[in-house]
Amino acid sequence: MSNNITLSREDIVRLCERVEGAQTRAYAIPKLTDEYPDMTIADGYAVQSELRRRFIAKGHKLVGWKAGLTSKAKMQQMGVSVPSIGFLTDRMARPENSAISTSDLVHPRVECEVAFVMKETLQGPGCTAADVLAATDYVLPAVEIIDSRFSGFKFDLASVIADNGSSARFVGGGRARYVEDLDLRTLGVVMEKNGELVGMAASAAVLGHPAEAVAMLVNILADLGENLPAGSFVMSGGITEAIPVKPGDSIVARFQELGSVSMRFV
Ligand code: 0L1
Ligand code: MG
Repeated sequence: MSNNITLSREDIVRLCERVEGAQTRAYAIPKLTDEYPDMTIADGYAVQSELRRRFIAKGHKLVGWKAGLTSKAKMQQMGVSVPSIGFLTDRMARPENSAISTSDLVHPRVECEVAFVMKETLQGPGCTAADVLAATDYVLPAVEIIDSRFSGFKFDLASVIADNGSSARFVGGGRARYVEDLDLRTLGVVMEKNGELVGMAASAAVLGHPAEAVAMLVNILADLGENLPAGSFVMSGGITEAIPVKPGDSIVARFQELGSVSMRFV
């Protein structure tokens, strides 16, 4: 990683408790850099790793990872310049077509993403998109429900990484396909909210090819001393802009070649 951990162990634990409280009780907090303006990206990952350790100790199961902030549109929308990663647990998964509660979320937004399911373990550094495609079992369409816990969705990269990349919920569905049967750069994606078109893009919006985002994720995991195990579910990053949702909204994400994923919010 390009920078070092500067926070003490006590500060990492304190910030982790702050983020954990905001996530589990669904309230907004100021971005962490208001108190620690010199916080680095490595500090953000140190807080995120502590959060992962605590969730796993409480019985949550790690099911995979997500790449975030992987499109230029998304980086501009959020005012950051490099992508990030976050972990996914079984508690975040929601079934396709289900009613998703918003009472336990702060300010949810939805994104269309291509999800990868891995058949082989990947280890960085030096992981490439070709390595990712060779290690992929299949891909499927997915919607990520992100929920920044920071007031007004205002944050910087170190804070958002500490908040596990705004991970909250995810829904996989549609039609699973083998990567060799698709051109993953050119998949068209349309997002509808309450029957109206609210987003439209092609999968190349994600670092030119979604597998590039997964390779980046594997290389960041290597910096954290981790690999991407076989069987992992990996969200490769928002293709469309993140769209806010509230109770009563219904969402349909339509993916060329991969079918659609639907859910409603209550
Ligand atoms: O999945 C994402 O791209 C979200 C990354 C964090 C930024 C946000 O909350 O919008
Ligand atoms: Mg996302």
